[in-house]
Amino acid sequence: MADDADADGRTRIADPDAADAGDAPPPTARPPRAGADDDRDGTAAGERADDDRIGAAERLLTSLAERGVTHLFSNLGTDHTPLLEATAHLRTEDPDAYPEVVICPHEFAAMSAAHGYAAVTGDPQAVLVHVDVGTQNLGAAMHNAHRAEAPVFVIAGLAPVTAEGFKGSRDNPVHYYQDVFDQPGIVREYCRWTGEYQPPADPAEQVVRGLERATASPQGPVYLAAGREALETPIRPVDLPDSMPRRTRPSGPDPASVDRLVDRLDAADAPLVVTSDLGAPPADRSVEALVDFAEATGAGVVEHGPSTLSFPRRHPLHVGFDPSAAMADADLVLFTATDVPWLPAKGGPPADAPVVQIDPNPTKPTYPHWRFRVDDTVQADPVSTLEAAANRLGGSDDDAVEGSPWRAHAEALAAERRADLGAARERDGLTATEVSAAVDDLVDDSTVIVEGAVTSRGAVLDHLALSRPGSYVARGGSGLGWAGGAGVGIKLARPDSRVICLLGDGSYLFSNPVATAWMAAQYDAPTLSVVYNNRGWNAVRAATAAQHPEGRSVAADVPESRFGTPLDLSAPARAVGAHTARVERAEELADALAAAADAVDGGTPAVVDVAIE
Ligand SMILES: Cc1ncc(C[n+]2csc(CCOP(=O)(O)OP(=O)(O)O)c2C)c(N)n1
Ligand SMILES: [Mg+2]
Repeated sequence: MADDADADGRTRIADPDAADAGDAPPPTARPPRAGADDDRDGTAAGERADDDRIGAAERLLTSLAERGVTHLFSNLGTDHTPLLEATAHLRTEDPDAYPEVVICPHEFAAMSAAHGYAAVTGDPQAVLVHVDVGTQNLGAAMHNAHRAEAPVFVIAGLAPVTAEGFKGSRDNPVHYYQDVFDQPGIVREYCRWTGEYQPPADPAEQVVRGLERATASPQGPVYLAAGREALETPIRPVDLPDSMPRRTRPSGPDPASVDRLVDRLDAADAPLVVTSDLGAPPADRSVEALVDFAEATGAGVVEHGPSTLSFPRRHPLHVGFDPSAAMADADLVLFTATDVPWLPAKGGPPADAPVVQIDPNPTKPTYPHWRFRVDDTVQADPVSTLEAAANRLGGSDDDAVEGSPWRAHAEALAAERRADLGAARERDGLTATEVSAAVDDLVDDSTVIVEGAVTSRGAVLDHLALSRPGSYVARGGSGLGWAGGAGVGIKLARPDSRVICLLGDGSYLFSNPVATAWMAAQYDAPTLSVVYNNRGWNAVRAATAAQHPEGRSVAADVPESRFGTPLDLSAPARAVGAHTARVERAEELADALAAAADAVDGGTPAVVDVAIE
């Protein structure tokens, strides 16, 4: 920070233009404009006039908007006063010159909303949080954005650094409590870049730098901290070309790599692709590339732990979601756009099947442990590589599809799904299978499924016949509760889409349902949440059973994983007038979902709490 020590030893923010910073009035958020009656007009020869200066807070906001950030998902505190004052000025002068402030009553929901927005658009939005405490509350949402490679620009205030004498100096005991040694360090491991705004620099430079890093491969969150006095400082804007920030993309494959890949494909009878998030934006192009590739080569496709839809789920070459099961029959395994291509404990590729990885960051620098067999690496953009290989092989080919051994696999999976659903309908209680099949009836050409169903996930993947690029997103990490806030962000990004969030009951509680419901109501972003309510943490019970099948905990039904006291899950949503329903019997399900979908289409958020076994 541009500090200046006074004769009396006090540290002040230097005012670059004042002859004596100690005597200068405290800087204001908006210094006088040209022509204003300003006692600093008597500029010494050689100095620049004051009237080209602008408050750092205003410059931060306008530079975000100029670089495409339309939403500032905000949870506020005393650190944000310069930003609020600047916002008020901009609101009256030029409402399009700053991002819309979307108030989020919890930071986890704010970060999840920005992540959701990026997951369907590819474009970063901003999140504004309160000093260290708000940063801590980002918590698991930061992990999710990091692992999902979602670009998000996080801004946090800092405790004031002066005790008195400046606009923004400390005036509350919390300004002492909030002062920590390394605030960005709280989230640094989850970020592609962290910084602190230091006047008299132009904050637009850090906006550009942060956006450039957030959107470079691997994409992810960035974090800028800015203190109150710093944001009150008048600064001189620098000229930044429109070409900044750059939106870089990993380059395509070199010709030799394509040659090798094509040779391997020519030699294979049963090539198999494993992917998790190839269908990230621009989703149309990504999914088309994989479809063309599969149809040119007859390759089967497994989506493993997907966070996007990468391949139409009823395509005759879609062979499900379990790589270990499919790989047993593969003679070439090609994995791309995935961090976890298979679980070794469940079975890896056959020893005689070569394994090829296509990835711009194949050694996975953000993973401490990462060991999978790879025989050939193509370090390149996955989509361009698939396109190049498919082109070399002559593109989509009916014979390749007809002759593919994976068709039989896909048909066997379809038969299993039908049997599964038939058996579920025979049972008295509702199951995740029936709920997912019923949700499938609500899917239209615009629907986005936001998935956080945990142990019901398999049923969601199997029984929703999704095919449209961009129609499915999941958190990509392991921080539960993402789907609630993400749904609001996605609805803001896709106002004409029906956004359906599928959550376990535990996940719904993790999602900060009061905050999320309020955001949906306040910002006209209604979503339909369907809660797969098995009255507890089934994943925890299942993990205990897997590890200690004969153990005492399982014998007692892992009581710690059960929500004993009945919980009216929809109560928080009713607080904002949402449409809510509780479903306990199969006969009620379709009507309840249809009524909720009508409510959402009419602008009212809805929650359907479904009791499942
Ligand atoms: C923030 C966070 N806390 C805890 C966990 C650990 N965890 C993983 S699954 C799970 C249970 C989720 O319950 P629910 O959403 O009801 O789904 P179910 O397991 O019942 O299908 C928990 C607590 C987590 N992944 N994330
Ligand atoms: Mg549960």
